[in-house]
Amino acid sequence: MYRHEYHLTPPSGWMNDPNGFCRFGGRYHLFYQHNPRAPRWGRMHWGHAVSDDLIRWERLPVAIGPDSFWDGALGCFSGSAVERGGELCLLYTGVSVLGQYQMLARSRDGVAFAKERRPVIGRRSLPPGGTGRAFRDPKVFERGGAYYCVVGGDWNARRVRGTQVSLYRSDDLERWRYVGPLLRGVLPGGGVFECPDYARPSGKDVLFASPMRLPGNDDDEFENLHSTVYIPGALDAERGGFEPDDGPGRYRELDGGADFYASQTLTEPDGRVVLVAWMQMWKRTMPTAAEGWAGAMTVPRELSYEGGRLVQRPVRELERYRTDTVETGSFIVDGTASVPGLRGNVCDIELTADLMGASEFGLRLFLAPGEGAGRPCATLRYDRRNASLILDRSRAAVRIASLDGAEAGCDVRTTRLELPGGLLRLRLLLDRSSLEAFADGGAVAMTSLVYAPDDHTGVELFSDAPVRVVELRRHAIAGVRIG
Ligand code: DQQ
Repeated sequence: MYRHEYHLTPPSGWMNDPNGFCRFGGRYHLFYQHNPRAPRWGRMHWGHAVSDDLIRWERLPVAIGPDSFWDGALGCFSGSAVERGGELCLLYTGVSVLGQYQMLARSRDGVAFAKERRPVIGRRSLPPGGTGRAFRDPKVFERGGAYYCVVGGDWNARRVRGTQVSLYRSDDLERWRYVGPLLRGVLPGGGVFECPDYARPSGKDVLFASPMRLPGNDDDEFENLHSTVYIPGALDAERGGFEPDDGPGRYRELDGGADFYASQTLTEPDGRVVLVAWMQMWKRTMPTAAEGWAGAMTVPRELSYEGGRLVQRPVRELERYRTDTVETGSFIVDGTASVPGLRGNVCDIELTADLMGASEFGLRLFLAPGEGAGRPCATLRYDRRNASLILDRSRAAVRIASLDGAEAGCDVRTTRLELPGGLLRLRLLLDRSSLEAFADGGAVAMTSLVYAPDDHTGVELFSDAPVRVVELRRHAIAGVRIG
């Protein structure tokens, strides 16, 4: 009932982090952390899917799994992929009883993989301060004819028990040389920068990481147990350093919703940078486990860097699956408004509103049939006084709880959004049990899961004073049928 139509999910069992996001043999490949045996985390395999257009995925057999000493404890953790000499090469973390290592696997056909017998980054190549107990998630990229990879891990100095992102360099993917640290910090409880990444959207150096237990701040950032952040700056690949534009210790949240983690990018030959993330959060109840599966990917997003901000837009390929478009002319919302044809739970909604004198405007989503404002499973609301966009799923039919008191709450998420001209631009992707919201052309993104029954397809607009909706289009999304 909750299975998404156009977001990648595992056939059965468990999915977390995206891995090995790449192009090979003319197709996109997306691997993911996978437990094929049960809809909960377990010894990790790499699930595998391929696509011609980043939207419609075909499932392939599990690519790699625990079958050697080096991955015999907890399996094959996260990593990345690159093509070399006609082979699809996977760089991943093996977790043995002795610790964590970077491993290599290769495939000629992109389906069957053979593992190298020994780690390619092992004990002798640990970064300064690294113990190898936490040393994981290699993300490979090419620059100036060489391969580089960033790896997250622990960092122990004289008075510090922290975490770091290290840069390595190789000419052949087999012999790697430590270059230097790109990022160092201290996280509560010995947390680690997981799933680091580096990309150049619009030619700007950007470092990504998923810091565990990053404390929240007064800007309503980092409210989830673990966060995904980006750091614009300048990379020195020769000497191994990263100069952050915002100064040290400053992180920007990539997505302000409740369910987003461990993002990974792919850079296309024309320079397009595409990002995908796990649409979930650790330590939460997962209602889909009762259906035998758990975990999904976001819709892949194109990244650009505009006016000093990272901008995310759903990949344009999604537009090919739009159908049954309902479009309105300009109209006024004063109080509550239902718009004929504006409904759906598998759809793409584009809306531009001039807030005029209003201080509050929003949408009620996943409404029960005939219940109107009585029971929206989710609301997305702009609070002008506090310059905030608020995504609230507290009235969803099935509530999600945070386990072990890991978070204060996981229903309401708030993101700062300044609208100097009072013009609110929104794009919403609804897919049965998920909502991805993009505001201000993609400068703000919020992703949360919302568990509503299939017939909760109603949508309403609301405001506390007259608001002019300038443009409104609702497209159904159909024909994806993830195989
Ligand atoms: N998940 C993987 C690790 C990674 C973590 C294990 C992040 O490689 O650090 O499933 O979600």
